[in-house]
Amino acid sequence: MILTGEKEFYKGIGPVPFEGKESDNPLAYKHYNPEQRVMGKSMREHFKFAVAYWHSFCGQGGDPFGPGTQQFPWDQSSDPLQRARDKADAAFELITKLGFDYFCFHDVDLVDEAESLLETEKRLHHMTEYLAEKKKASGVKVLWGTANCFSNPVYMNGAATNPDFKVVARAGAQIKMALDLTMALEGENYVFWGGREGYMSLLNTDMGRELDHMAQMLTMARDYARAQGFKGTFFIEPKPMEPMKHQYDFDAATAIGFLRKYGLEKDFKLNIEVNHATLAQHSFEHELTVAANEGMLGSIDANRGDHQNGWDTDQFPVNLYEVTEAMLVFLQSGGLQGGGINFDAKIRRNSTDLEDIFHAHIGGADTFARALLTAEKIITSSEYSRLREERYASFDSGKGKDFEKGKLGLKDLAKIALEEGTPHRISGKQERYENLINQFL
Ligand code: XUL
Ligand code: CO
Repeated sequence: MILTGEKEFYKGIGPVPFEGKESDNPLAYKHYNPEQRVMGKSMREHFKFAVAYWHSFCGQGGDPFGPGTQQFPWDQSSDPLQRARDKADAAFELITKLGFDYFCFHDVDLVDEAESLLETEKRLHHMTEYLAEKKKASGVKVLWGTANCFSNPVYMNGAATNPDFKVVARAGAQIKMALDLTMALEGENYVFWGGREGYMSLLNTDMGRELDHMAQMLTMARDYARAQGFKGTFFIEPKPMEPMKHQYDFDAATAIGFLRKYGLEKDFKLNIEVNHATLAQHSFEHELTVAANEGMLGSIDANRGDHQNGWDTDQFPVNLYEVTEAMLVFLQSGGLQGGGINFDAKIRRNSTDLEDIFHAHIGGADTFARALLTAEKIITSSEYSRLREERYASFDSGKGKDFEKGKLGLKDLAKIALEEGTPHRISGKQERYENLINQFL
């Protein structure tokens, strides 16, 4: 059901239908068919697609060389609350026209931050009521909420990891506020992305102490939310750098080690973002695999980087090969634990028509859908699974099995090696595996 406010912002665009791959309609899905079942679940259930409030309704396309280029019709009123309500109307219109079920937000995406925290909280209370009504009327849900503890200049030296306790307390107040807001809107999860939690120079930084402080904040946030009855999952969103030179949640492996060290691994999982993976010199599927191996693949921030640029370009996903490799991990690990696919992506600065945001999300959803279908075929009707199993078959019986079970010592290995002589070369067959993706696309 489409939900518009008093004004319709995306005029001339109706609900986006699924028309199949022969369709020439740029405002139709070619591959994302929400009710189509893939390995026991509908696409809608697999993906739980979400629109990111910040990129689609707040970010106006400014970059270090020039101001924003977007002229959002919901951003016109001089009254911050009216502007926020108009923005919410635009958000629900876009989400319902796309046929998505979810959105994600930072506290101050919903309404402009005021001079004081108290005034910001008042504004957020107002918006909570407004959004709760729109949620009820449309059935749209909150995939996750978060606190923006990185834009306000007060956080220039960090939020939870700030060397000044007063700033740490301020971050705590803001996180409490964002948790309250997320719970009031029945958010299914809560995200921590540590944008300023890291350092610019180690010369002035006590890294060990800052990490302890960060863990302390996460522990307090977990305890507070659980005491209020929050049942959802907390996600850490790793990113190696940008804005800081080095961020503490560098990548999935680092974040998992951190969560384990501080005893947070039962309440926290990971939100893996494509462009953060590539910034950390990993592939998207690498980060998904690391998280999935630990049972911590919670959610995905979908986007893509630019192969020639080093930074976080947050473009919408279009790379079928990359996303198919990711969907192989996704399907084989049983999908996401509580989260969904949030398009943490923005249209380009010179994409200034209101319909561009539709093309962007349609392209992203179709990319994931086509990749999911391809991965399904590779898993269910190709030699892929058998080839991988056979590659490790020497551990399924005999001494290999004993090794896996911990029944052998190093002396046993030495004896076996002497008896067996030089092992034969066994090809890794990488090219044969790679061709499967093209074969089934
Ligand atoms: C920044 C980023 C954030 C988080 C939420 O790179 O990905 O938008 O997703 O704070
Ligand atoms: Co993100």
